[in-house]
Amino acid sequence: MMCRRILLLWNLVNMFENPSECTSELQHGYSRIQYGHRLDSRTIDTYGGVSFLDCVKECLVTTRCKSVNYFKGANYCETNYENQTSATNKFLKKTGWVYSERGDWPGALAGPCASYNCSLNQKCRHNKYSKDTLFDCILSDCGIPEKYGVDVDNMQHGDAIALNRRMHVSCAEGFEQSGTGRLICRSSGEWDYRITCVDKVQADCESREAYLAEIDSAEENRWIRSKLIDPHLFTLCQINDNSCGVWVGGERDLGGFIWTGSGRLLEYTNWKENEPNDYGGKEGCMEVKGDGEWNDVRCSKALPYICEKILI
Ligand code: MAN
Ligand code: CA
Repeated sequence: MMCRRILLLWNLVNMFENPSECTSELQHGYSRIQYGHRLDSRTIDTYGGVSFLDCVKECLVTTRCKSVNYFKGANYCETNYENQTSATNKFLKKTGWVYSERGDWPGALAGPCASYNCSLNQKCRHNKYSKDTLFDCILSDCGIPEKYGVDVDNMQHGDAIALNRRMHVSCAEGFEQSGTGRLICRSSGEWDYRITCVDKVQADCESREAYLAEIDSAEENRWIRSKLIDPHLFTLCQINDNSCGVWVGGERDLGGFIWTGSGRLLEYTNWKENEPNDYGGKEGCMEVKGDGEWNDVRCSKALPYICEKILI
């Protein structure tokens, strides 16, 4: 009893001393919780039997985490690698759920982990076994799968990218799928892909014992333009504006471009001004425009294509 009275008194003194501190930082996060909402299928990991505050803390110690969903009825927590702004179309009304963003909470809630700079696929954890460091960065997840032709937009309920979890994917438009379409996140932090996505355009060239055209000189580029693009582009595309081009065999690889058929680095290039710009971070393939200049573009675009064959 004595103790409580002293505490109350201290609080009162504190309030009078500095009125602006009456609304603590914690209140801020609580006041911005969105009730009856969740961010769908962008899950890093899930946790049962935890409090809402523990859920927020888990997000704060996980580098990739941007927001959480919490289901009070089951004390169930989901950490997300996107938020309402970065995945607007995944933000849905869901009774019983609450949604909260990482940025609404003070980093100090993460305790000593607040001062740890773990890398993107890591989280900060209390280290039980070492006397030197009480806290450590440990692997958290396998990241967002980035394999050529794999579309990660159709995650299902129960899917997550954390270690030992799995997710469902499909092949992007223009790719033919084989395999179950499941990815398993190994404890090593690497995805185990149970899916193969074959580029239909490449496959068609291969079925003709050919490969997507590789352009090695200005002369070859001119020839392709005058013999193959100029006479046919309008008929093939139905339009003759900047949106139309023709596939050739250039493909992004470790930041640069290679010719896929032979695996060679490009020597001659004829990029348009300011290209390749990897627009939206999603342009892994190469087209030749009607004027003969090159642009990097999304591989899922439906375009006519040029196969090349060595005739002996
Ligand atoms: C479109 C796409 C891009 C290209 C820009 C250039 O967005 O074709 O690949 O870089 O236009 O403005
Ligand atoms: Ca481009």
